[in-house]
Amino acid sequence: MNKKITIILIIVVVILGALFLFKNNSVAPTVQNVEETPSTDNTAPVTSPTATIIIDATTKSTVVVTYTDSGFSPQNITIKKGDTVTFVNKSSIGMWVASGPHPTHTNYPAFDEKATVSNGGSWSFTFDLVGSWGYHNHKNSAAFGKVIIE
Ligand SMILES: [Cu+2]
Repeated sequence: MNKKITIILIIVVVILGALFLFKNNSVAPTVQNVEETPSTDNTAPVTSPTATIIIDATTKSTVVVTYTDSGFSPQNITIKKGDTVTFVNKSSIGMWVASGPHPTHTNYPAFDEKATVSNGGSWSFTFDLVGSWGYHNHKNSAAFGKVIIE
């Protein structure tokens, strides 16, 4: 009888020990906070978000954004690097799509139509920089939207 209880106790201890070890092994590594000292060099050039170069075999797609007198629709879109957005003007005014900030468009200089198209016109741009790119109609900067490139 005592032998039986001893064996059961040993089994329970072994199981508890195994569970304890398993639990400890599965704990995720702790993330260490690295303190960064801010750069005191004010002459350093402002860098735009770095582009991640990924060779992507998936098919590139084109998304259509319509510009009406109510603004851009859909206002915010998320696409993949290499995808194209076609902006179609269905408004009563001119459309000149450009990245922020107005009027210099320096956030993503290539993302700038540099011309105006009237109703019925369109402009297509292929995004090759990963990031979140706010844009506006340069002819009516109150109309804006955002293209997020993953
Ligand atoms: Cu502008």
